[in-house]
Order: sequence, then C-alpha cells, then structure tokens
Amino acid sequence: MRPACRGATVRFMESHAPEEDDSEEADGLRKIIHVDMDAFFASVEQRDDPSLQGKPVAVGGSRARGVVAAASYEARTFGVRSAMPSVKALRLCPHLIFVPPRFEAYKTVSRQIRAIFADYTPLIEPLSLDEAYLDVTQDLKGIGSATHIAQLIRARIKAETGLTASAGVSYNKFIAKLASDQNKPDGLCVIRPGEGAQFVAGLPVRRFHGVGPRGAEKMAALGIETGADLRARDLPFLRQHFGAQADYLYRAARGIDLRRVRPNRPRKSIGGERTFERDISTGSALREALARIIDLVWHDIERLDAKGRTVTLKLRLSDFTLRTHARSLARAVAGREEFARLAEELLDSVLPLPQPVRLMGLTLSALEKKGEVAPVATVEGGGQLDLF
Ligand code: TTP
Ligand code: MG
Ligand code: MG
Repeated sequence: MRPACRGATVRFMESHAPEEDDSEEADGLRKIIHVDMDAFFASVEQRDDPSLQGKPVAVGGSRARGVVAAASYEARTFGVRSAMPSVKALRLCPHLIFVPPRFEAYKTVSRQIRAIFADYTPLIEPLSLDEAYLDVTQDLKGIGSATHIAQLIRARIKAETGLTASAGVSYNKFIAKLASDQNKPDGLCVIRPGEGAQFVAGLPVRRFHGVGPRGAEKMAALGIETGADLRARDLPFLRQHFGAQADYLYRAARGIDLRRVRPNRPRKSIGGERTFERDISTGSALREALARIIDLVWHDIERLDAKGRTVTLKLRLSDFTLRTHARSLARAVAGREEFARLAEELLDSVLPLPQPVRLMGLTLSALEKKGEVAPVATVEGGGQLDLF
C-alpha cells in the first residue's frame, strides 16, 4: 500500500469517526489482507475426484430438508448458492451432482493455509475454515507490500493445496473482506486508503459483513440498497433502526473500520444440532437422537481438547418455538460419560413435551481452553448441512 495516501485518509477519519473506542485502532489504518478460498468445500471435492471437475457440484444433502453448503462455480451459473434448499437447487440445475461433506478433508486444507499465513504474520484471525484476516502492517519477512504478500500467499496456496484462493488487500478489515469477494474466483483486489469510501458507496449493503439476509431486507424496506444509501442516513436514524450495530454501520458506509485483527479468537462453545427428516415426539426416539448428537459433539470436544462446565440442550418444537435447558457444574465436565449423563438428564427433565421436536442441539460452554475456530456448519440428520 502506498504510504503517500496515509495523511489524507487520517484527516478523513478524524473528521468522521464519531467516537473512539480505546480497544480499537487509533486511526483504523493497517495493512490488512483477507483471504478466502474459492467455492471451498466444492473445490476440495473436485480436486479429489477428477470425475467432478468442470461439473456442477453441490456439497450437501439432496434429501427433502437438505441444504446446499457449497456450490461449484459451474453450479453457480445455474443460480445454485450456499444455504439454498437442495430441492430448489435441483429445480434450477437438474443434473446437479450432490456430494456429502468430508469435514476432515476441509480441516486439513484449513490447517495448511493457516500454516502459510503464519509464515508472514502472527496476527491471523480465522473467520471460518476457509478464510482469515491477516494484519501485515509489520510482516515477518520484511516484505513491506501487502499486495505482494497477498500474491505470494495465493501462489503458495495453489502450489501446496492445488486449490485457488481470492484475496482482498486494504487498510481495514471491512474493506479487505469486501475486496476479497470482488474478483472471485482466483482473484485479487486492492483498495487503497482514500479509495475505500467510494468503493463502499457502489456496493449493495447485503454484501457488507454483519448485514445478514434479514438485515438487508430490513434496510431495503427503509430504502437502503447501497453503501451510498446507507451513508445518507445519520447516526440517530441508524441507532433507532439498528441499535448496537449503528456505529459499525455508520463507519462502514464511510469506509472506516476500527476493529483490530484479533488472533486466536477464543471459542465460546462447542456444539452440534440435527434437524430431523420428520418431527419426532416419543421419548425413546428423542433419546436415540440425543445419543447421536452426543457422539457428534463429543467428537469435536475431544478433537479440540476442550473442557467446559455448562451443558445446554436446545429443542425447536414443531411450531418453531425454541426451548433451551442448561446445567452448569462448579468444575469442568469430567468426561464423555458425565457429558452424556447431563445431556440425558436435561432431556428427561423436559419430557413429556407439548409438541413434536423438529430440531435438537447440544452444546458445551463455559470452556476452559482456547479452541481453534468456529465451525462453518453442523451436520444435520443424514449428513446434511445446517447453518449457524
Ligand atoms: P464461503 O467462503 O462463504 O463460500 P465458498 O468458499 O463456498 O465460495 P466463495 O468462492 O464464494 O468463497 O464458505 C466457505 C465454506 O463454508 C463453503 O464452501 C461451505 C461452507 N458453508 C456452509 O456450510 N454453509 C453456508 O451457508 C456457507 C455460506 C458456507
Ligand atoms: Mg470461500
Ligand atoms: Mg469463506
């Protein structure tokens, strides 16, 4: 990034940042790279099974309540997208090939790319298995240019994993993440200080990190479609409609983001859940389902070598009401047996239920140890995928 742009942008920041949080950057100017793998799960499947290459592939379950986790770029030309019900995806692309997920393979790649990042900076904040923010304001190799580092990282990812990644390079996390999406797949986009506000103005707000599909809908109802529309609203208006998110949005619309890259974000919980093919109501069927979820979650607890004190059972009933029941110990849960017993006791304590159960989830929280990274998806009934 060109230091010549720095002064101008600092003045810009000072005149517009409404209040400064001590825990954030003083001026929000860093050298940030956001790296994100292209069509991640689907690309791994295509790499490992050459018969899938060049074909429309969806990772996920094809059954009634299945959801597409990842769509290959070939599938995307038909309109197939992540989080789309599989039934709809098949309607759009009748010859779509469904592949069940192989999380171990994705985790292996995730470890490989993080090892590459670690050669350039210790300041790595993974957002999911396939993406991370890197602060390279001071890189370990003394390269100096964030753009050059991003190119080196993309080339090494290609050489060492056989997969492509896209990168965004900018002066803060918000813009870097938007930029990594800009020239996908296998793309690089650099937004320099001073260019951020204009870049953001032209983008649809649904692409902003933190504005989910529901947030975008809410904004659309208020006449806010683009960054420019958002920028036209004042802070009191944003506070009225978006509460705690208002300050972040106000700054984002101006290309400002004061958040630091936070390495080793501590994991708060480990959990998993299942949506059943058909709602279930009998105690025995629920206990059986719980046993499978205990297996699933305990597997992750062991993998992450985590210890925690609180077990939470979550049930979504057929009318979509949500019930959560938790039990906390004074010390960490001792092992698999105790974890299973606490979960079973929680279930027994709520039986009989007024309605059949649509979804069941189990979580261990109040963790002692720092884990790796929040998983991007959980396994549903029959190996399908659900979103957090
Ligand atoms: P993304 O990086 O959001 O998507 P992607 O890598 O498939 O495609 P892109 O080229 O646009 O980055 O997510 C990474 C992986 O996370 C994705 O391959 C599958 C998983 N995932 C889900 O399981 N559910 C979801 O809703 C999304 C968005 C992703
Ligand atoms: Mg990706
Ligand atoms: Mg991603």
